[in-house]
Amino acid sequence: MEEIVEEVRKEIGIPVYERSVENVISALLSSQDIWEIVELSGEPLPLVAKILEVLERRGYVDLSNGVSLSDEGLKLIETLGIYKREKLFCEVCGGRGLNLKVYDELLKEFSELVFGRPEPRHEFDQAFVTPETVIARVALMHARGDLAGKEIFVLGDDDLMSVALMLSNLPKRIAVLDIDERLIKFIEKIADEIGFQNIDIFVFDLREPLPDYARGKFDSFITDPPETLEAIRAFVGRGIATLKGPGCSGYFGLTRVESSADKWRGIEKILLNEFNVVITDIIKDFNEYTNWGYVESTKAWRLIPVKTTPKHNWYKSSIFRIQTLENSKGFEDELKVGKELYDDEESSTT
Ligand code: N4P
Repeated sequence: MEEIVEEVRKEIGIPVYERSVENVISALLSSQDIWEIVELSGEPLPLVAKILEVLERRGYVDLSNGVSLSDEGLKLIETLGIYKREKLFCEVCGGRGLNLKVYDELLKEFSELVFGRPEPRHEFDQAFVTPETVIARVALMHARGDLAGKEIFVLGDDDLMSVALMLSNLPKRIAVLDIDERLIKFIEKIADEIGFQNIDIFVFDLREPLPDYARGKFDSFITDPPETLEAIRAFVGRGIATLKGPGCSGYFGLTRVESSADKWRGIEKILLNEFNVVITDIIKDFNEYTNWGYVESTKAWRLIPVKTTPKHNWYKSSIFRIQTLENSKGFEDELKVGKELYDDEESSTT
């Protein structure tokens, strides 16, 4: 085991531990499908690919027909005492811990309204979540007291959260921005159609500081950033800058596919030490993403050892809820980054 970890460590710049290798092996004992193995392992995709490569090189893994263990591999897991990863999430709430039955009507309306929405665009790392996820987010925000009568800011909206928020009729006011004009036009059209007045919709690049009229005016924000530290500042940090003061909240998604436990700690440090906010909730696999059309031109595709397109929604993220305190402060500087906003060592789907 130590030798395997050493070999992986030499060939990749992502933190790797014995447990990382164990996680990948446990996952492949549960599934032969490469995308599900990434999902179940909870390790960054480039690391999963590297671990599988090293295991194959050493004769433990067979990649000729999906992903499976060789006889050598089966002996190895016996010596090491590695067991398969169980899939035990609740089938009623999908592991979200919310009763969504009361939102059946909203879900139906939303799904119909967003028919014909713009396709995900690679250059902006777009990949929208399922309609069920959108409605679950509305339910979560409402359950935490963050929607009814509140002013909500949506930073980046390929998920069309603003549409569900309008339909819910709960917020007092909504503001929504996106870098992509197609989305802004689409949201404007729907706002017109349903006659929702209290919404500001505008094109904006979050590398720029927010204008005055957006700062310090909102009760809650929601965003779903790319997962570089710079993007956390650009999306979550600017989200916090839109809030009125203590007791406000923010929501965003964070994966393990593109962020190791070590990066999570880096992000949590930014939240606690730079922004001075508290993390009140983390719900695993809350956000489920619809497979995007550009998978075959991503780093993930180049790296995975078995080239099959995903057959199920394998890409999930945890939802974070943060809350502001007396001395919380967001991010207000200009960010001088280009494509590095989207990419780091651990990312792979951009
Ligand atoms: C998703 C961005 N749905 C944008 C909003 N990426 C997920 C990051 C989660 N924090 C999707 C990656 C697909 N290329």
